[in-house]
Amino acid sequence: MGKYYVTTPIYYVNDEPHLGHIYTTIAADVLARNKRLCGEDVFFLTGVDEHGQKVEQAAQARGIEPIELANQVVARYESLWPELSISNNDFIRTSSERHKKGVQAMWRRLENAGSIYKDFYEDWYCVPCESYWTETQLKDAECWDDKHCPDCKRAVEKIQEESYFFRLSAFQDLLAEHIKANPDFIMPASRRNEVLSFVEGGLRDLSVSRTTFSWGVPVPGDEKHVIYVWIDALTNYLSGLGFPDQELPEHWPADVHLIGKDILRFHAVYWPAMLMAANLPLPKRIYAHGWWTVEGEKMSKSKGNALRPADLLAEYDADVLRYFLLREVPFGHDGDFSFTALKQRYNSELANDVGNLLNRSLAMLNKYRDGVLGEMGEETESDRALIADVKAMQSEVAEALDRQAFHLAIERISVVVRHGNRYVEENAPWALAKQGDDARLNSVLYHLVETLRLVALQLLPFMPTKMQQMLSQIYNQEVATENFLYAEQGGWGLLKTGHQCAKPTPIFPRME
Ligand code: ME8
Repeated sequence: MGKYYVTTPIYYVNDEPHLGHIYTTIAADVLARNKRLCGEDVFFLTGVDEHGQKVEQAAQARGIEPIELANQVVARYESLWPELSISNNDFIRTSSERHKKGVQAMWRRLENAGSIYKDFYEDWYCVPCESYWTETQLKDAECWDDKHCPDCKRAVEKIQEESYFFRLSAFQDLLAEHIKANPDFIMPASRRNEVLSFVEGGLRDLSVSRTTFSWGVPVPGDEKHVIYVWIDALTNYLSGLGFPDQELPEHWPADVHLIGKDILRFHAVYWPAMLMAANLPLPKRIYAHGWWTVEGEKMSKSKGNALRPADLLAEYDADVLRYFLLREVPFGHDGDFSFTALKQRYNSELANDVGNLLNRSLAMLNKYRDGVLGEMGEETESDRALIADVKAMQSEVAEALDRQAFHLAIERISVVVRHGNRYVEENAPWALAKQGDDARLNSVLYHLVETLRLVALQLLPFMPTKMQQMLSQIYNQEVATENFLYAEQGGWGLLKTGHQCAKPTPIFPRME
């Protein structure tokens, strides 16, 4: 059985979950569910990033301990993920003992490999971004005069302290070679080029410890130093699998780390260099998706326009949100979230196309045949074309998902749904019923139901609850779709003559 490991970033606990967090996690969930249906042994990890100065300061501002703040936000995520049908296998917290153990083991590996040394550090630091800037970088970005962060535009602080360093510079050539030799290592291609030119532009050694605050994992053997939060955070991808108790966990290397473009450098430069230094295999792919704006504006705390999942879920069905987020914008591109677009897509693609095909097909089957699939006549050209389209959909959706092209996968499924609706018009079951052409009528109804069943199986990773309902109508019983496998349920022609379907219950009523 193939193994598949997919991760999301671990989210900072100084902010409440918002649209961006659910986006990455939903995308990872769709991949995990798809691979489970393919029969793979899937591990899907998400979690939270609890350490660092930013979290320490956020807790101080509220007059509580960092761990209390973390617990509050963790509780939010833990209740949110089931509401969105997120099927993660584990939830990693960086404050957990298993994770700290992983980080310290990683540190020792880097140290034993000669990749860590002690020196003095003088630089500019952006607390909100947890990122360091050199004088030259600030000057290049025209941020030197009033000393602000080129990314978030907030003030940077000058830092001088004793610090451990990671020999990042030693991995410049190896990293550039790896990126060139593996075109799918960093996706999409535009991001890959961005990282490559950054690496080829020269890598500086990285300061990887702090003495100015204490909320983090101590450096083994030198406890006044706290391990830099990104070394800490990135190691979650291994500690979540049981490293270091398992030196090379069975699901490692990751098939794909899904991240937002904001944290690409950490994942595509620091993380692979750390793994090279620690002599561990590199992840197969890092996919950086784009950035959402909301009704044309950047989401921000100060504007108060961050979309909160709880508000969205009060108004919209979780599956509809899942579908919309992955359908609306090609993964990797920036996109805008608008309620008008959501309603339009819902009404045209889900209510009019999928919902209509389901309702009319099951309604006709019930009207003309009491819901029972009857003895078929000869296969026609129109039937063959529909079957061929369904089969092509199955392989093309799998290929699209292997490249994280969620919108293409959904578009390909929509092609079959529209084909199904055309097939109804072409074959006019109502006319066949009038003429008393029983065999042909049975054939047409059968092809429709079988198409719907296989469409629902392809949409199952995107809309697990809605598709479970759709399949339950087709199978005429509550089906346990979490145990479904494409190898068992995915073939054309598995419904037998005499099979009874339920009466249709609309699953996508029109939105006004
Ligand atoms: O960066 N559009 O955590 P974080 C799309 N703890 N995605 C968005 C988004 C937006 N407007 N805003 C946020 C961290 N995201 C670190 C990660 S990983 C070892 C450590 C998503 O809470 C996107 O996935 O700031 C982004 O990468 C992530 O939230 C950042 O979450």
